[in-house]
Amino acid sequence: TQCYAKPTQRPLCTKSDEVRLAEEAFKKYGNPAPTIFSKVIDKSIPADIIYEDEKCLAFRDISPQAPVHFLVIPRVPIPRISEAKEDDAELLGHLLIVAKKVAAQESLNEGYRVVINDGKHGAQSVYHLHVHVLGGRQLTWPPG
Ligand code: TR5
Repeated sequence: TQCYAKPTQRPLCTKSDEVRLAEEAFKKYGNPAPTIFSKVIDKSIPADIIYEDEKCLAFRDISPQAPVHFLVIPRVPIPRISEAKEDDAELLGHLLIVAKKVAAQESLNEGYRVVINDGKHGAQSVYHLHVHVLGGRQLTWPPG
C-alpha cells in the first residue's frame, strides 16, 4: 500500500515506512493494540482525509459534534498523550500547527476548539493519539 497527497506526487509513506513506524512505536510505547486509525493511515478503510504529510493526517470525524469536526493523528501510533515521550515534542507541536492550518483551510475564522482526550476520565475511545478540532458553531464551556 502506498499513500499519496495527490495522485501525481511521489508517495508520502510506503508500506515499508508504515512497518518501520510500527516497529519504532513498539520499542517506544510497548505493544500498542492496533486501532481503526491504523487502517485509516494505510487506507484499508475509507476516511475523508483533508490533509496529510510525512508525519500526520487530518480527516473528518465520522460522528461530528460540530459543523466542522476533524481529527489530526500522527502516523506513529502513540496510544495516548499521557504516553508521549520527551522526544515526541516536535511531532506534538507539528500536530498543533497542522490543526491550525487545516482549521484555516476549513474557514474557521471565528475560532474553534482543540481537544485531546486521554484515558477513561478523558473519555478516550480510540487509543491512537488524536487531536480533535471542532468549530463552525458557538461552543460552550465547560465541556461535560
Ligand atoms: O473519544 P476519542 O477522543 O477517543 O475520539 C475518537 C473519535 O474518533 C470519535 O470522535 C469518533 O467519532 C471518531 N471516529 C471513530 C471511528 C472513526 C472516527 N472518525 C473517523 N473515521 C472513523 N472510522 C472509520 N472508524 C471509527 N471507529
